[in-house]
Amino acid sequence: MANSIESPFDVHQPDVPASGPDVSLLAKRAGVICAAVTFVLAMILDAHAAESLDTKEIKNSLGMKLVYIPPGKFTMGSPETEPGREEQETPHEVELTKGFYLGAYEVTVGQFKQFVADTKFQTDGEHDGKGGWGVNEAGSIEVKGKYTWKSPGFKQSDDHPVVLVSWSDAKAFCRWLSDKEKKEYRLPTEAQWEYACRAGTQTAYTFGNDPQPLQVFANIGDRPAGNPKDGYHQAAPVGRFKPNAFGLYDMHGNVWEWCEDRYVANSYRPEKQTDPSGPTSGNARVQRGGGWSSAASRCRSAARIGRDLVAYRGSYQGFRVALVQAAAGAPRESGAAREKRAGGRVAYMLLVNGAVTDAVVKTA
Ligand SMILES: [Ca+2]
Repeated sequence: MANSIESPFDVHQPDVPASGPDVSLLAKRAGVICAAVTFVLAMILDAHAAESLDTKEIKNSLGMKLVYIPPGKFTMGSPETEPGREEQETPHEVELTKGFYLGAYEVTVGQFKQFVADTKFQTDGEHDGKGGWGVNEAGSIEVKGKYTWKSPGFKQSDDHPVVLVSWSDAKAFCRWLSDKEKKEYRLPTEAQWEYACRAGTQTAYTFGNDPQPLQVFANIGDRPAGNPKDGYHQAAPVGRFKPNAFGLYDMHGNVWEWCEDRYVANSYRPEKQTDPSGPTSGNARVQRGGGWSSAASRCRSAARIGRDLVAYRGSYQGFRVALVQAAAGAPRESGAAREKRAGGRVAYMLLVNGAVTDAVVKTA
């Protein structure tokens, strides 16, 4: 099972289920959290002085909670001493000059249902009939047409993260929400995602370097089968585990999360970057955070993977949204106009989803 889970469309490498004994490290964890909270509070205070943003948390029209992530600097990637790291995680300084809001939780089935009810949207997996990677009755992961966001092969409530959505499906959701609220929703850039996950830490995980507390912070791959250490064999409802210092849930594990950026292996450079947005060409898009079938090392803050933006649909993969702050007085660009300017992905969406997407993407 392990080697077939994610390999066919995976431009990087498949997941390997996690293993290892349970160890309680409550004291160590508490120390790390206290330090992180102190650091983050200081960053937030600084950010407020600079940006005069006075809201740390908002609820949007879907009832989705988003938390404010202040601007700041961090080291993206991982040190060579980090266990489980990959060579592509070349550490480099990154400065994010603008604050943004990020979903406290992964986008849920209930929220995606509202999108579909409003637009009759069909996901790529529904449209081409090929579905994606779901879970069969024996608990193994296989690719079949019957596995879609409505039927991943395991029971899901409205509070579960929506899964089996391609990058283009996630972008369509963002466009719909942007047009609905007259605001700019998008996927976080890879740098924004890692910065938000770290929440002021530079350790392998947001709670430290030891992967054992993952069962408190995350729903990850389980071994042996039938005895999940975190209580979930597959996706868990969002928000069932402890949040990080920014108040973000499930950044490690549960489902891989799409980022805005294209993915090219070994594309990191050691020089400092400001507001990076990734490579300018390539079909794969970045996924971060690991999922319910992932080994702990794949759930590290710096771990990254690339998957095809349309063809890859997995029941261990979803997304969360970012809300970008528009400059005061600036006219808002529609999602469709922005996509056209960025390279004509709207036409591509129309090709993939026909008239259905046409109803979603209103040309400016
Ligand atoms: Ca699990």
